[in-house]
Amino acid sequence: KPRVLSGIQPTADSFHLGNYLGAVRNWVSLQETHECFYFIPDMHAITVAYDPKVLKQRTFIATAQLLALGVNLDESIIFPQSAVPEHAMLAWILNCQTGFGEASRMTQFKDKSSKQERTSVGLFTYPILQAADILLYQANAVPVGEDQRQHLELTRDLAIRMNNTYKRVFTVPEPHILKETATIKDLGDPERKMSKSNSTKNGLIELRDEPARIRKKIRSAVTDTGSEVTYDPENKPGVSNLLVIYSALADKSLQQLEADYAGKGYGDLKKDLGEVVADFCEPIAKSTQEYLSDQAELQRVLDSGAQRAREVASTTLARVYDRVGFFPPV
Ligand code: AQP
Repeated sequence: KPRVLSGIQPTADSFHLGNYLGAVRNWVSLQETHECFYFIPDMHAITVAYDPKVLKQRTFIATAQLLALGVNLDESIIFPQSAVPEHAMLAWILNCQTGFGEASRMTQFKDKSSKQERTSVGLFTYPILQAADILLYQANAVPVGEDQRQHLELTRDLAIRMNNTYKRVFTVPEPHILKETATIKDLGDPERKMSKSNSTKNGLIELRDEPARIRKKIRSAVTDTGSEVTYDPENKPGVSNLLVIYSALADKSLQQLEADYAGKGYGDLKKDLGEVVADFCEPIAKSTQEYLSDQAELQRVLDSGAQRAREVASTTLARVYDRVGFFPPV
């Protein structure tokens, strides 16, 4: 089976709708056809200011949420990045293969560093650690949202460069980005992506939000001038974003939704979508809570995931160490 790798950061107490529709939904569907490695990048999470007291807890929450959303441990593994030291070891080698100018072109760094009081070197080299995450597992496909496309390009460039210099050591991975849900927009400002760290007041829907709060946020979503419910991302970014969310969660095409809402207004769309999203989130939140109530079991899930991950990661790293001219770890 081809292999998939992806990660989601433990930087909040819940995933948001963008994380789910852009990435995790695909993690679940790819399980049928791929061998899947899913991990919680806690090492990436410390590239910005964070609270060490909640980091582990958030890793448990992320694990519980992945299980609640349908990551199936018969097909997939879940592990914390920090439990597999090969990530940092390969990242060092890739750091030495990356041009400073090349790394400086990453737009996410420019975005995020402009919002930090203090910018760490770790935030700058973040995409290189991400390349190590992917290449260690010889992943064929990486399901992510559109915001990760540039980082995936860097990963591919590094894999090709390493393969040319050291003979074939890495599989060159392909991004797996679904067009329609590639970027879910902030409900209060459809010009920007829905984001944990940079959202408008009611613009972010977390999967663990209370149903009443979800309905309220959707009711207050910014819509556009005009009154017809049509999918037109350029001229109607607000309504189009709502339609994309609706279409993905209710499994109805955009055309079908346009037909359903012909002659109705934005208010009707928001009211119905509020129900759809709340109905989707409520059982997931409940199931997440159940998984969280047994932390020992979550720890076992992460331990066994990390063990399997290390088998693969250490095999790749041993080959790379040898080709690079390093001594093997004792
Ligand atoms: N708005 C989005 N639409 C579609 N996909 C998205 N992703 C994030 N936001 C959207 C995808 O979610 C996955 C996990 O992302 P991450 O762990 O890197 O989280 P993140 O980038 O920290 O999430 P945010 O909310 O974007 O946080 P900020 O902006 O605070 O850093 C990735 O596959 C990502 O593409």
